[in-house]
Amino acid sequence: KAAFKWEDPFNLDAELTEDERLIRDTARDYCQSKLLPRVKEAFREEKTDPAIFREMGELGLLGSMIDGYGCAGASYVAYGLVAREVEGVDSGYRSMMSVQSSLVMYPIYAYGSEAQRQKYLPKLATGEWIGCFGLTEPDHGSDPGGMKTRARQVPGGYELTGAKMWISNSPLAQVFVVWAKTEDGIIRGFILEKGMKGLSAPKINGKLSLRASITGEIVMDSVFVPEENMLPNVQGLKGPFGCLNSARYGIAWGAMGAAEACWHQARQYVLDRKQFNRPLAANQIIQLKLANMQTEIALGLTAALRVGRLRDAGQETPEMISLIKRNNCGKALDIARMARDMHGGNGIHEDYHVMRHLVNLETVNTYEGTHDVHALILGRAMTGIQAFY
Ligand code: TGC
Ligand code: FAD
Repeated sequence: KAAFKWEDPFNLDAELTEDERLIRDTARDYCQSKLLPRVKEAFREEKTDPAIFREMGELGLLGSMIDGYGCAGASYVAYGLVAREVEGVDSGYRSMMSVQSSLVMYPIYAYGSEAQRQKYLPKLATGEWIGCFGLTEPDHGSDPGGMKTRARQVPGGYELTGAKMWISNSPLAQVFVVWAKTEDGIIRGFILEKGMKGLSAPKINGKLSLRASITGEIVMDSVFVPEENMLPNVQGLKGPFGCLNSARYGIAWGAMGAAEACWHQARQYVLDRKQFNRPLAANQIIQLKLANMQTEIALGLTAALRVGRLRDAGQETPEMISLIKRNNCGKALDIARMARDMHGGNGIHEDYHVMRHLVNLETVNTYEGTHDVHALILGRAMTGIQAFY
């Protein structure tokens, strides 16, 4: 008779290949031994350690789903498993990894020329170079199609002018994948490099969420970008959205990693903590909360695995990804809040981690398409009616 494993109710482990388990275990060892010990200080002091990119690169965790160019060529399921482990420590660390992998390496691989792939991917894979992705602008977040950044054709290339806002990794980046409209109003992708004249990436200070992951602006004041730095193989919004499909998929796994960390932490806490002469875990209300957490996480991971298998087979759709990104982020946020509550006063202290996960997940629920924007994507697919405007 099969045994019920409380921490893996549907025996998801049995659905993974040997390679996927190996990659997950490598990521887990690294996250628990190298990331967890530094996360409290990083979050408190708002410090992003660039060495983390090189450490991840050494383990093959950057652009792991890309084949060749120094990348691991692993499955999308393996990529999701890594995101889950990394976000189990901190959503900010997962953000650093997923921007590099899905939003910088993926577009260069999928839309770039062979010369661009050869030039950028190996150094991004090792973490020697750090990348960022500029789509959002101060006045255009959920509606990136309204972007104001312009690429004006000049002899030998383009001149980019505009500003991008809320850009993960930008103050540390050597490589900037930026989306801009050409004079005919078509969205194109460009690879900018640190040091180009007129390019700057000031840090955004004062974030109360995702403090271990640096966020900045990208300011472009007539930046000359040579012709060979334009991504030749895509145009229109489907360029950036193609990258977002990969990143949103990873976030669906990652958010469940943060939720699991909160659930495990809460379970242990209510077993250890006594009130009224018995463990908190002996109360029905507490067990109900644990059961709700377990249920949502088991369902969320099962859905992420299903979409991952479909993506590996080339059969996923953006709507499936919207469904799991929205569901898993929203549920993770609820679970983190519940875990914080179950810790009582201790729940607000950094030593217990749950409050950090909670405030991080506010960002995760917002970026890469807000919870409500993904509802509208699903609503449009169900009804055929566009409800954005
Ligand atoms: P819409 O008319 O829906 O589409 C325009 C064109 O794009 C195509 N398309 C997609 N292609 C591939 N994958 C997808 N998911 C796609 N979604 C749309 C579509 O087929 C169409 O192509 P064509 O050839 O017919 O022109 O465009 P819309 O302007 O009405 O879009 C509405 C909406 C809400 C769906 C969209 O704008 C949206 O998703 N907004 C959310 C914005 C967003 O997610 N921003 C993310 C910024 S990056 C980020 O947050 C990184 S944080 C990372 C981290 O730190 O981890
Ligand atoms: P808005 O679009 O102004 O939305 C505000 C509210 O209005 C939300 O609740 C939204 O759901 C709602 N809303 C909007 N439109 C509608 C509608 N039609 N109907 C109903 N409700 C609506 N972007 C990048 O390009 N690259 C990055 O690396 C990146 N990293 C980020 C890191 C952090 C820490 C954060 C906070 C953001 C990051 N973003 C990045 C930006 C992120 O993608 C946007 O914040 C997000 O897409 C939402 O856009 P907005 O902030 O402009 O909110």
